[in-house]
Amino acid sequence: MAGPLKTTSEKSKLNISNKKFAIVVAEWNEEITEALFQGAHEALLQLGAKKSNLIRVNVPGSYELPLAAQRMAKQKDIAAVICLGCVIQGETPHFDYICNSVANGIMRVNLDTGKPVAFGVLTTLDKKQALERAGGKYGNKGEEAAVTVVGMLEA
Ligand code: RBF
Repeated sequence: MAGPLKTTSEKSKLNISNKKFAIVVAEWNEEITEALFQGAHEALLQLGAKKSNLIRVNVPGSYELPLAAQRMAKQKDIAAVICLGCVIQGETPHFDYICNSVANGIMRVNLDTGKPVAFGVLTTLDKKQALERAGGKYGNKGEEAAVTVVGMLEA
């Protein structure tokens, strides 16, 4: 299946034991975003991060992820940020506005701060598709987001 080239089971060349990571988690669709958080947290530990260096920040919804990510990425001691959210399509165009804003906002934080900021945001048609990507048959996109930022620290 397509995904980041490295997995948590592959040894990373980089020692990340002294690197600090921020994990920003949206509370909307909490059941899904908690599973994404568990995936990201576990992956960082497996890649060699110290638990005390993993800083969790909660925000109300995915729309708030870019601002919280920016605040964290601006802190000198933070090496990378992982944004986790889940936007499920409703009956109004809100879905498109939220998804576009979040994707653009997170990219902006990447480029403005020069630090890796992962887009671990599910944008799905329904809850079933979200569950499949939060520890279900398509893996855990939180875990992939964590592997991705570590990959970018090495790139
Ligand atoms: N936030 C999410 O993270 N996922 C969603 O599926 C989601 N759906 C929303 C649908 C509507 C109609 C509105 C108004 C907000 C929704 N939000 C969702 C919350 C959004 O990310 C943000 O927290 C609020 O718009 C306040 O800025």
